[in-house]
Amino acid sequence: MTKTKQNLPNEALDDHLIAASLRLARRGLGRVWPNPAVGCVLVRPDLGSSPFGRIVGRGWTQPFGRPHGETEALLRAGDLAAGATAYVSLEPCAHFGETPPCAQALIDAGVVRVVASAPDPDPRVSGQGMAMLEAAGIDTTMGVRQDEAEALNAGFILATTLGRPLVTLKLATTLDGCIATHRGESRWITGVASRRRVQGLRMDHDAVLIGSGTALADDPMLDCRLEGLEDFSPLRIVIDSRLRLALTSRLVMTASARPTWILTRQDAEPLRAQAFRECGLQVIEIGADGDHNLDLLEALKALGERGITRLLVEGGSHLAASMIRADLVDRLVWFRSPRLMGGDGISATAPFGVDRLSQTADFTPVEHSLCGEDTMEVFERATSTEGMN
Ligand code: AOF
Ligand code: ZN
Repeated sequence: MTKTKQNLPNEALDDHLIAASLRLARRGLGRVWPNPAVGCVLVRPDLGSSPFGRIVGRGWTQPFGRPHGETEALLRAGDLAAGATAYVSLEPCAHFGETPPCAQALIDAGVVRVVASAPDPDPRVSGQGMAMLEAAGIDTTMGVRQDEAEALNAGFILATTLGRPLVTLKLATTLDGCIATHRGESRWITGVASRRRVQGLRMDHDAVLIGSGTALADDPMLDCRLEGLEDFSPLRIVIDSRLRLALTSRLVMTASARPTWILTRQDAEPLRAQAFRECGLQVIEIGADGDHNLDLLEALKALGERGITRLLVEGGSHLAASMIRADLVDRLVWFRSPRLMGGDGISATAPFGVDRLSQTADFTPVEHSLCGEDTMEVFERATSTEGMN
């Protein structure tokens, strides 16, 4: 297709500019929940000397989800938005929130073409954003780099459709899958580069979840300590059915400054629950399963209801095993240091009752890279969940 400097569809340019909107969207990950992270690029094909014209506004969803990406880009473009093409990583919204719908804002600004990457599954939008634009005579294109946009907002999509967040399980082990010596020594199995990567992972998740055993053993802060990014630390959540967490732990002592939640059983000791509340923690009561453990799916749904879209599970071996056993792990990020501990070490996951090969939890490798001397491998749940149910 040849390009003229008008608002005509051009597949290569659409692809290039949607890629730019996706890069902007990524900036919001971990900071915009319960909203999706959306990027928007406004382009005037009739201005400037580049093949696509001039970018007159860029924007992305702001912390806590508002303003939306389109509002930000329109603000920057001002009057130059009239006659522009808007490239958005998600269908513009169609509902009234704190501000009027983004679809209406694009119409009012005089945008003449909208290219969107993926539809918005929120029932208040779900096709109505595109319909609103079309009814106003705006030329629309949907589906450019849709897989990428859906992967980027997998957390929002899962939270909207299944009511639970995307679950990423992070493990840091020896080459043979151990997280500690049999005496419990675990600092540090992986190197500095991997540990910095983990801080980056925390940054683009809404919340970090650990089990009470890990909280008691490590007394962690679960924050992001990368220089200049401290404010991007996620919400901290401990799953603690018997409320064993120490009131003197660092998580509890810092709870009034950094949001911290505890997931516990409905029959948890009320006075102890009250003590945690007084320290600033939110105590969320969850039903138990047949084995008197917290029902993990119910726990995840409770987080989904409260707006969490991306959850990073960081330990320990019992929580990891229970999550895998319940088939609730969507992504695995596995850091492996080049050392062996042998059968004396503690395995990354507690037993999950596998007798036959057909019962293993299977994942598909999607990425691997070196991280200092360690390797980082990323896996996604294999589509077939046969075996673990
Ligand atoms: C957009 N651009 O940048 C985002 C959108 O609570 P509200 O009013 O902010 O609306 C939240 C919904 O808006 C959310 O569920 C999703 O459908 C959409 N998010 N839409 O056009 C954005 N973040
Ligand atoms: Zn909007």
